[in-house]
Amino acid sequence: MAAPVVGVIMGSDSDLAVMQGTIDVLVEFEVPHEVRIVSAHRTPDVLFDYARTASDRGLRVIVAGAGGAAHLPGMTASMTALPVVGVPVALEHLEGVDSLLSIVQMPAGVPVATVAVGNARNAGLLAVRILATSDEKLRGAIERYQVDLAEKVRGKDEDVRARFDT
Ligand code: RP5
Repeated sequence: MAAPVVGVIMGSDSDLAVMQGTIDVLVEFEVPHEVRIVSAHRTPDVLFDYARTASDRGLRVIVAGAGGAAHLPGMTASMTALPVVGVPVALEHLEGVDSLLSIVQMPAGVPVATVAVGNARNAGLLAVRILATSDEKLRGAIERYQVDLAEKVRGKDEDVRARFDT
């Protein structure tokens, strides 16, 4: 197994069903990654060690998912120079707006790239794109993915036009 270059972290195992979207993309693109439960509030010392050592351990991007008072992505970004992608996870109340605002409203100087509520797949794709800036093979894979995506939409367009006879 190659050393992980993407760290996928989440505040709780209850985030895993959502964060599986990121993991699936990394598997599809054959990107070595690690998956950890790291809580900004419940295990802050683990978060400190994780963020502080991430770059030296070979990680190049961190994807962090959290719900509610979702401080994990921002606190991670404050302790590493690596790019951090935040995934707002929706909890039982407030439909993820709490998580989204917690993650997106970072103070100047500490950026976190934030995807839509629950869109962990996009976080994975963004991580792959970041890696692809210095990896031609991955860039080719992303370009093929985009072609496939466009073909799927063209197919749907054809179906709908046939159905409505336009
Ligand atoms: C957050 O609290 C986690 O990221 C999770 O989304 C939420 C609820 O955690 P559990 O109570 O399910 O462990 O820190």
